[in-house]
Amino acid sequence: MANLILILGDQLSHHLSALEGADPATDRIVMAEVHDEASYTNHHKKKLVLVFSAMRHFARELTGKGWQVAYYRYDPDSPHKDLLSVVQEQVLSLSPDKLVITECGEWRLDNQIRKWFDALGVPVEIRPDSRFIAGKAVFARWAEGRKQLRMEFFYREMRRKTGLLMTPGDEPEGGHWNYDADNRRKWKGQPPAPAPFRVEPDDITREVITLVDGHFRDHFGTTDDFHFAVTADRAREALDHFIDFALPCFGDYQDAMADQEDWLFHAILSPYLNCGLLDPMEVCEAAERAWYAGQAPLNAVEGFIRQIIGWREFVRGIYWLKMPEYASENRLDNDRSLPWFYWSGETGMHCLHRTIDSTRRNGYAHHIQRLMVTGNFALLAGIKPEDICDWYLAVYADAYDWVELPNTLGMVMHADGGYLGSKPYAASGKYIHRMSDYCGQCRYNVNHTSEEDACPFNALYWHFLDRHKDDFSRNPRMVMMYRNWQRQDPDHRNATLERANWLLDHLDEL
Ligand code: FAD
Ligand code: DLZ
Ligand code: SF4
Repeated sequence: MANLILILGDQLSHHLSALEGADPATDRIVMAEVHDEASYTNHHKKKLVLVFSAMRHFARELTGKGWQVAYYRYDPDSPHKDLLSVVQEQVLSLSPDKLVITECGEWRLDNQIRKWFDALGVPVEIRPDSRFIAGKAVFARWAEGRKQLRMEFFYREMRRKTGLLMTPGDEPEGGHWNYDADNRRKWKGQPPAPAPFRVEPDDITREVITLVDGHFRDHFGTTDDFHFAVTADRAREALDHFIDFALPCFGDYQDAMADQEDWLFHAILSPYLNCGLLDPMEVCEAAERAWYAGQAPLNAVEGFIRQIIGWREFVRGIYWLKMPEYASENRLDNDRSLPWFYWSGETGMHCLHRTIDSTRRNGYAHHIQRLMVTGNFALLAGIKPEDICDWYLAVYADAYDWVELPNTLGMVMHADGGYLGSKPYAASGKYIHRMSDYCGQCRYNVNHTSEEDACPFNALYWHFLDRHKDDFSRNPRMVMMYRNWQRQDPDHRNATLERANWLLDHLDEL
């Protein structure tokens, strides 16, 4: 009796369900760096380094624990371009009773794997991914029969299920479920933001950097200054670093943006959570301990835990509930192509330039930059969901379809009709000005709307409202915005729309 166990590049956890009950004496693990997984999108170079290096370190740990591991390193001349071809070779050499795998995170690959039985001639056992708090069936049951799916209500269920920040009487600690209203401060340089956690590349990582620079030259971003953790031990140190130095201010400055600070008080843990080096519950429990020990305030700890057991689980639930049709939703009928500056960073709009520049350098931008700068602009400009989703999937070290797609297509583009928010997150330059210091460095004037030097976000914001009045003017949360628009002098409104039309015709020149 022998089983073959396939572990994917985002399943680097020793307690993976595929390993449960396995026997190191007889079973064999297979892991493979293959062309098709490395190339289904234009992955950021730092993501490729992270995934390949973490895979190699994980395989070494498994071997150290006595497992037999068949590991395939990336080779551009390899006949094995995809995972099926690797698994076929292993099935021929081992003649296993079955292939065991933990369900895959993305619909694209999951759909392929579910058809492997015919090609392999051995059964394929697909086990649930126990690293998530709400299984797919649990989410589907929660969603069934509900008119509206709201993250807040799902989140409360997850709080009850996990017991995180709950009193012994099953009430939320502090008396409220959500402290978001306390989390909207602008950051003016004080308190100083901590330096991000850094790991210097070891021999394995340096070898992978050379490989990525050699074979993935055309991919977005740079490998320069790669400092992510590539093992679970180091990722846990990154978690400790966040808890000690950033969590206390995480809540207050969660929505802030700063010209000279790429990371602010964010966790920078999503690349590790998403490839399996960190477990969501261990991360939340560490934050919860910090609150009980008086090391971090409740608005910070609740806000952080909500992102993980609330938003992260919720977007995964929506993804699996709605795929594959979800990926082609375009309820606002957008048809404009993504401007080239999303790839080059070359634009006079300073907020966009800085966000894209840190994305290129780091494979990272924090949530408000993704939502209110690059995302907001794409929404206001009516970019095709497909184009902007491809961009987000490519440019971040934490990007995987199951989490990127609902955030982009749903939360940012409102292309699904509103599962991720009851109204679009459309905002003018005023919002960016209020939450950042970008506008002071910009060639556009945030206080102007229709003039030649006016901030493009302003006219585009009114144009967005005007062109979608049939979609949103009756939305109770947007009535006020429409009232403000209607109240403006008709000549001013015309000048605004004229400016917006000019901007839409010249996006690549902004
Ligand atoms: P923090 O701000 O410190 O938050 C802590 C943790 O909460 C994160 O590590 C993450 O695991 C989780 N989290 C927070 N917000 C979300 C969210 N909206 N959805 C899911 N998890 C969340 N996150 C990804 O992990 N991968 C993606 O591909 C991705 N694409 C995004 C695309 C867009 C357009 C937007 C608006 C958001 C996207 N996010 C994505 C969510 C969020 O921006 C990132 O999780 C976050 O910026 C990661 O940085 P951090 O670890 O410093 O997060
Ligand atoms: C993201 C990624 C990359 C870049 N390369 C590989 C790879 O070569 N081999 C592999 O097993 N997994 C890789 N991954 C992660 C997979 O693409 C991931 O498992 C799917 O996206 C499903 O979530
Ligand atoms: Fe961005 Fe407008 Fe401010 Fe310039 S003025 S930084 S384009 S919000």
